[in-house]
Amino acid sequence: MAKDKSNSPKLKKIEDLEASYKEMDNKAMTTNQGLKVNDTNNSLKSGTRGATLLEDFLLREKITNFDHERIPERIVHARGSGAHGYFELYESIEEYSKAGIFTDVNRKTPVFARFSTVAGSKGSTDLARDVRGFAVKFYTEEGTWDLVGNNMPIFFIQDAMKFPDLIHAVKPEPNKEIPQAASAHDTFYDFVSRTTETLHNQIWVMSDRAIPRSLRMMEGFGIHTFRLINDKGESHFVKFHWKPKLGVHSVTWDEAVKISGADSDFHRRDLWDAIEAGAYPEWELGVQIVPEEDEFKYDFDLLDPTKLIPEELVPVKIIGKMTLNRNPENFFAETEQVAFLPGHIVPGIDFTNDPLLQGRLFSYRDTQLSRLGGPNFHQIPINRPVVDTHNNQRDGKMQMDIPKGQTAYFPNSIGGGCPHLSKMAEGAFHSYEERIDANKIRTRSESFNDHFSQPALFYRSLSAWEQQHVADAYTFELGKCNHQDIQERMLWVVAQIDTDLAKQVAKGLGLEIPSTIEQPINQAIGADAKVEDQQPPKKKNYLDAAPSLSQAHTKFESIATRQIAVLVSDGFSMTNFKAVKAHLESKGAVIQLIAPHGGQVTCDENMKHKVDAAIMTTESVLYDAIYIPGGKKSITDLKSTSKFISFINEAFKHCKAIAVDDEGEDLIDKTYVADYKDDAAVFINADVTAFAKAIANHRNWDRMEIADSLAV
Ligand code: HDE
Repeated sequence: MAKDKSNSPKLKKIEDLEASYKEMDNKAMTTNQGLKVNDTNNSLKSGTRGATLLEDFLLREKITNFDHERIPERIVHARGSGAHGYFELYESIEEYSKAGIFTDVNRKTPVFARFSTVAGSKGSTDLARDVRGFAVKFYTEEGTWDLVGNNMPIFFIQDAMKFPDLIHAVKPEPNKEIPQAASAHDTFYDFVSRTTETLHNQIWVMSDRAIPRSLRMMEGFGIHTFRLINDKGESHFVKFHWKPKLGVHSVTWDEAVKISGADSDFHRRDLWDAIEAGAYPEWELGVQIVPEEDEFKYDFDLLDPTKLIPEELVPVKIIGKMTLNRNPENFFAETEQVAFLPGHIVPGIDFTNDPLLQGRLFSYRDTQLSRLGGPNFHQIPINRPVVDTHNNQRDGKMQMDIPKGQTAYFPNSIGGGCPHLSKMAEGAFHSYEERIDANKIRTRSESFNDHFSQPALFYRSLSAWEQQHVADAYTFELGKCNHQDIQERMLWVVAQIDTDLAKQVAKGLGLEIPSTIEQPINQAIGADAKVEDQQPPKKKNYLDAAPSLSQAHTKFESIATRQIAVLVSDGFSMTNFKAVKAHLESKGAVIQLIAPHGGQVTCDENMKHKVDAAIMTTESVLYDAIYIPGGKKSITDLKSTSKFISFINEAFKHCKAIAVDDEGEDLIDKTYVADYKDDAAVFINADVTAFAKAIANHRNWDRMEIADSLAV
């Protein structure tokens, strides 16, 4: 388990958890009652071959514990990976918020973050095309604050009432429990094509954001508009953003499919390994702040969670940084039992009336009751706050505290009036006093009715390669639907975003885009409503483009933690290898030696080197770039193993950087690369700094068209 190597004082939450750690080293085995055990292999029987005796309490304890090891997995976000860390504030924003975490720059607030896919079960693949959860628990001095967000800035639906429908539609179909961890099926597109508010999140899911290269390379968003409250009681609207220091990068769909087979724990392993290696993942926290008086300034409603505020309209102010520096000790105790609740807030932060957020405030506590078994889940070590808690809530399953005293009510005099109330000046929470004067009404605000402008803005803002990926994704997903009417309805809907996009998808499906659709498609806005009548004129475009939405404008500076496959066999050139390795490692990249066999390889200087993976046990989709040092014998060996050829071809198809030195060129002459030696990310006897720059660029997307024409 990685320890924080920064020598900084231990975080308060880690100290708290240490009280619950159970060491196993040098300990004798006991029962749960502390009885020493001398046989855990055989049950108690009548005779050596006889029936097992009911008396066997050792067997009963071991087996009953085992029988009850599982708890219900999360209904959504079941598959996740978590890590500990801390948050540091760069500068106080006391003008906007009185929260200690936003005003005290001397604090190092402990955090636990959990990243997840949404639709798949606990054991499903990391590389599903899906939204990623991005949940952070801040153990603050004023109580726990949970920012439970996603890696996309908008959500599928506008009202909590639709959530069960959305999730039932995307989950495996209930009659056959197929498909696992995939939106590419009839029920999902049946629902979303009739619920056009989903379109914005849907097109983000068709984009590369849905298949991240690493959990460490994705953004996070609080999605809803929240409030910040300052010490004068004034409110500002706020949207929260997490920006990864490594930039936002993704794999291609072809890779995602193959990674799912080669290593379905790809993201989980990557997060764990990076932390173990001391390459701590970092994200900066940013806020978009909108003054109260600007509430109605925009072409969309701030309370509508299917809309984002383009950064070009309201810049993201970076205020602090989260560093994850410690892996959990135990997956179940920490990552599985952690309970995030959007309702966990602290003074200085408050909710808005976003109808999705309002519903979430109910759901998350409710779900923990069945998932974790009762109302005392806040006492589980990973969930307990770092500040003391005192109230009159009592009893319930698994009460771990022993509350003292004669009273459990308020007001009381027998207990000296304790626990007593706090005043606001002492840090008590006080809900923002928003004036509401309205009829009780079950409807959707008209200001939520524009379902097409922002998906269109998103699509327009993407680079050509990103747009191509969206078209390919829609073609794949709709191609997996069996109902032609659903495919056609989707084509009509996609055409509302962009006609050319819909045409490309229609071509792939072998269908025409229908000019109208018969049924009312948007149940959300009333049984008789036709969504096209409710849309604002087509021209309603906030901006021509919002460059911040495209991954083409992310950071391309670092090669830290990038995995470089070095293809070698006995006799490889040590001189070439040493120079490239030294340079790439000095910039934080990870060198992995791949050879025809496991064990060791010997270089041309007769030194032995540990092989990281035998070629038969690995795949090119697990690496970011390839380097092939020269060495005559080595290259002759590599040429005779066909998997090395397909390994290189595949990396080339996935637009990755490839560098070769000396005889290494003979090897690539047997691959597709032979015809593309002038490619901007192919390096033959070139300066290693150019190779490193190409790795930092993530991919050479200019190669995409060629790559698409190559079979692997
Ligand atoms: Fe969740 N969501 N959600 N969700 N959600 C859960 O809570 C729910 C929504 C998100 O790593 C559940 O503890 C409703 C938006 C994350 O443990 C459940 C609605 C956003 C996680 C639940 C939403 C999210 C969850 C399942 C619509 C982004 C995983 C287990 C009103 C802002 C947290 C659990 C973790 C988990 C309900 C919509 C993010 C059932 C009813 C919007 C990251 O309570």
